[in-house]
Amino acid sequence: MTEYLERTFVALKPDAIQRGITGQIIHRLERAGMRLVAMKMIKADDELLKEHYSEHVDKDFYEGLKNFMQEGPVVAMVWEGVNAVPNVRKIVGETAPREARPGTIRGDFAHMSFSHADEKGQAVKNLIHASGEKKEAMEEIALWFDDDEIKDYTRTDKEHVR
Ligand code: FUP
Repeated sequence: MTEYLERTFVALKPDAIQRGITGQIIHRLERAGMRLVAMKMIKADDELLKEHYSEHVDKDFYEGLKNFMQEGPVVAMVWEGVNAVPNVRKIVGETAPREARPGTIRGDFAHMSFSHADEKGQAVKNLIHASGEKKEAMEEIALWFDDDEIKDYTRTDKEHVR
């Protein structure tokens, strides 16, 4: 892979699956020309979440975040594209849906603020996780997927999108 062509980890959170909008979310990444190279539905256990959110385990909101992430299955994916990490974050929008711009996944499908989530004693239901940095993306892909779960194929619009 050339340096600019990279992979990122994405997880559709339980609210996205329970609301039945997984297809609409995946469509937004597909139509931007990103290549889906791995996907599975998984119920995240305590250990996996502790590793995934290792920077947040000691924070006050962690218990709520863990409960939310275990409300149901998540859809874990790996997407590939030119500068995939920042490009996917751009399509996803700001962490708090309240701040996310229209046109982004969080801005179009949710509106909750951190303060409202705090008042309810819940994590903010923001539909989707996407890696923040390239190093984080590589660690998260290795945590959620085995090498043989990542597949190769050609997108026929390749010449136009990368
Ligand atoms: P992101 O980089 O967008 O995944 O967001 P963070 O790493 O800052 O936070 C991880 C998850 O914790 C987010 F999905 C939102 C949630 N969170 C809360 O629910 N409350 C908080 O006060 C902070 C984060």
